[in-house]
Amino acid sequence: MLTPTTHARRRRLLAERLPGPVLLLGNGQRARNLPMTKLPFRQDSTFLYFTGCDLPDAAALLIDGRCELFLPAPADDDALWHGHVTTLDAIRDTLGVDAVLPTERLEERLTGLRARTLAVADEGRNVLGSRLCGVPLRFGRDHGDEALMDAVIELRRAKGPDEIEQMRLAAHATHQAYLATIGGTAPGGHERGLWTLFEAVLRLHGLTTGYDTILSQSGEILHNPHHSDALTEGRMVLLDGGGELPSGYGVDITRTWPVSGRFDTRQRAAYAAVLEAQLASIALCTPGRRYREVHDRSCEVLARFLVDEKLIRGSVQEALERHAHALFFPHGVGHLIGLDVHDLEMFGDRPSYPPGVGRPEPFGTCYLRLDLPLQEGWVVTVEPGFYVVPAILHDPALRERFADLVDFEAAERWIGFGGIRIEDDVHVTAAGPDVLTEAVPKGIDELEALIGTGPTPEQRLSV
Ligand SMILES: [Mn+2]
Repeated sequence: MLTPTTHARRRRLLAERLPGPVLLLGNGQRARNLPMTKLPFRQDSTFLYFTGCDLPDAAALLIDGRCELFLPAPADDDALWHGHVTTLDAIRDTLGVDAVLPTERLEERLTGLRARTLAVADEGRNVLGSRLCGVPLRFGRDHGDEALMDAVIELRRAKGPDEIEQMRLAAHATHQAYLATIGGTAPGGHERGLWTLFEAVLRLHGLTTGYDTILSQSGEILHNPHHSDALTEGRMVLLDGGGELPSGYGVDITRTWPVSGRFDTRQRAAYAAVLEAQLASIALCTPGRRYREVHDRSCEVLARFLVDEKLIRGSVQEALERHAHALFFPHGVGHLIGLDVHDLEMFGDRPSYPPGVGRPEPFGTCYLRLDLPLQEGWVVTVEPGFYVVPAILHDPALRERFADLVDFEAAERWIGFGGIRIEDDVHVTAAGPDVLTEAVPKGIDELEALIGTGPTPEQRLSV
């Protein structure tokens, strides 16, 4: 369980790595269209990590081993409109910080301190932090103090047992949501119904989602935001969704299954190849193993499948050397995960590539989000896929470049196939890969036995 002791320990570890005062900014509450209607609030992950405080417009000053929290004081009429009002002193006791002060005190407290700070997603807060600390702050661009950023990266990247426990809880609720969604799949239903059911089960468990749920029969559109099609015999549903706990920890899971309840011959062959690729890559998630090898292992298995299916004419070796497999697997095999679904990615490639090393150039690998030797305690996703993407297969430049290696006429017969992705979250341990999300079914027989066995969303959600 995460307790005030957990956050105090993290602050101590930060102080040991880094001398001097630190200002941590929380995100602000932003209006949706009127002052009274709000956008969903999500606290900054680093702020959550060191304080456990999920209140909007908070700031924390870490100085000499103390943690002072700054919060907007409750308005006089808060009790009338929002119910019970928690006093600043009560918040101090709950969070186990040394003091909670009204926001108005922040500026005077920081005067002359030269505190280190980091940018957050909320640019309004960056303007404040920039003024108080005298450094440029812009989300995704000007990250703030580099030594602080590196210390945060080092601490947050390696997950402790209490964090793994949180991720297992998120995995458990997401497992229930998957069972309902796969069980509720039947021709005549609708993508929107399945999406609603998935999100509803997560909310019943007290979770939200860590990112926009992808649920589509057009799985070849990698981050497809639509759920607008009726469920159709012969197509496959791709669901990429993960629950997030109030603590901020979440999971990222993908499964693909046939609407009809049976994979057809071609779907079965492609699914088996993606699953084989995923299992082979997961097996490599051990301490010291470079993540690039985890990616390459999936590429090898998929390249062999493409040669077997005569989509690629040359040898597996040649396909890999020229990255021809990336026409059908055009993304990286995964990323770090934790408090953020792409953990720490607000700091760019710094958490996931060696210093001075940029993303590799070739088509496909430029989307590889991580290329470091794995360390004990890290959690990474492993998510190979196979996609038939018209935008790629009809691209004149790619057709010319791969004219001798890829059978584009054969590929044309696959148009309409969609996409398959299988994704799990893997905890790297000395004892071997620990798959936090393995309960969610992914074997062909298991999936086929489950599809259509539950009430459809329309039956389940009707009142
Ligand atoms: Mn992912």
